[in-house]
Amino acid sequence: MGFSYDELTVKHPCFAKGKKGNTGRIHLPTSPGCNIECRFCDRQINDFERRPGVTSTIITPEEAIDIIRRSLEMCQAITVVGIAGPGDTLATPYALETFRLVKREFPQLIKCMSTNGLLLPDKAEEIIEVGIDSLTVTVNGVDPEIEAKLNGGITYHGKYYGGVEGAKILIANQLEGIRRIASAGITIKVNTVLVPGINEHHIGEVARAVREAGASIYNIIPLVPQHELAHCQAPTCQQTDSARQQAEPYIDVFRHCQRCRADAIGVPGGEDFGDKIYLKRISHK
Ligand code: CLF
Ligand code: SF4
Repeated sequence: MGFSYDELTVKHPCFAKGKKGNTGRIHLPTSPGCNIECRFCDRQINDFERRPGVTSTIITPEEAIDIIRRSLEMCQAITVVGIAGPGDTLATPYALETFRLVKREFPQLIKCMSTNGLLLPDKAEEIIEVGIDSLTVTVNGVDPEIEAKLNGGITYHGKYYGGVEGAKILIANQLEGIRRIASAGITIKVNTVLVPGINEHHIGEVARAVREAGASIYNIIPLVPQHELAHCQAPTCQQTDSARQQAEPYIDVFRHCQRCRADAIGVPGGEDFGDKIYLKRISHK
């Protein structure tokens, strides 16, 4: 059995309740593809943007092992190996393959996976068997009409479903996936991208639904306005606070999200060693 929620609140920087933690994470950018169409998503390969969906490179599961070894030498605070893209971790097999290697080579590290949840019911058994310790599912709405404003469509079992039809499948799979994984004793965090004018008054409902399904902690990520939602406003601090207040009656709230790149390394909010590790790798090519 992996780590309990109580242990993760101390050992995992993104499950810290209350004050900011001082532990670190290595992000391994192994997962380029995606199976849904978030309207705010702009995946990029570059060295300068600091936000989710951006990485300086894509690595293979085998390359990940050497990167972890070098990262641990540079930053002793690291307790977590996370995979958060730049696409979805279940749309391609590489994240789970990487975690199998991590489990063998670095059994002391917490294995953290982030997903949009579309394939969670399909992959639940494999996730449990691989021994993921903490799972993040991004749930931006539990009302299909609202979700369809945030996500253009999904490709599921080889077929495309647009708009509300796709949103219904996505939401059902996210909640079913959370139930299955939580009932196996794996701790779950839910992320919601907060988009003023679309889901800002819907946060309480999302928090209640994911708590009922078995999630332990909730994180609100303020929108970075881009792609099809470039015309939207980024939430103000007040809007973000009010969203957290909507969630708090239902679930613990995480307040220290740094909107990390998919190749970030170090303590979130501190020095990013990803620059050294991943750029060095490129310059050696
Ligand atoms: Fe990475 Fe995400 Fe795991 Fe953390 S990040 S996969 S849960 S180890 Fe953390 Fe970064 Fe916020 Fe993510 S601060 S963007 S919540
Ligand atoms: Fe982009 Fe992630 Fe949404 Fe896929 S799930 S479209 S990678 S934000």
